Amino acid sequence: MSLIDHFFERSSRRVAYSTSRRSALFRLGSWAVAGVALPLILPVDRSGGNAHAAENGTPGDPGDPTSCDYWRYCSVDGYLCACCGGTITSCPPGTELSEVSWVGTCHNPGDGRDYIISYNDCCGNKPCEQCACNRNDSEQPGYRPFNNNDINWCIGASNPTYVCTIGVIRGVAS
Ligand code: ABN
Repeated sequence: MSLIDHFFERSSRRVAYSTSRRSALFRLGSWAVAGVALPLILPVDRSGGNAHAAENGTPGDPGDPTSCDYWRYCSVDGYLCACCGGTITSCPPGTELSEVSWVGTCHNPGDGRDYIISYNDCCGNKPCEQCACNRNDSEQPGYRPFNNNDINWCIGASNPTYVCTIGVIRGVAS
């Protein structure tokens, strides 16, 4: 058989093989298997965008500042100023910020880091009595008062009546 004959025979066989019904079925089957298997192997987002549906806030600062579950309140014992006409970082109008604060270390689930939070009481005419919150993460006994949340820090204010508590991020805990 000449070289040319040999070449044409091999080319014809290759074409016949790759266009046969069996080969077409094999290829179709491969694609079907790959189509089913690929989503199982690849890291596919199946959340449908609902991963944070139960949370508000931002992805880096998740949660509701009017809820005791909010991460920055991990060492609050009192009423939340965010429910009392103030915000998480500001006293309600007509109240006075305590001069002294206590600190806690809270874990932010939004970025996985621990933060130093300072808490201040707001002082005025009457307790707010909204959003009572008692969490004691990283709280220390009363002989370490600046890590203890059971003290009325309004004692030094012009009006010693406790109204509510705010929490301010001071830095990342190392
Ligand atoms: N620092 C919060 C607080 C205020 C009054 C009484 C107990 C605790």
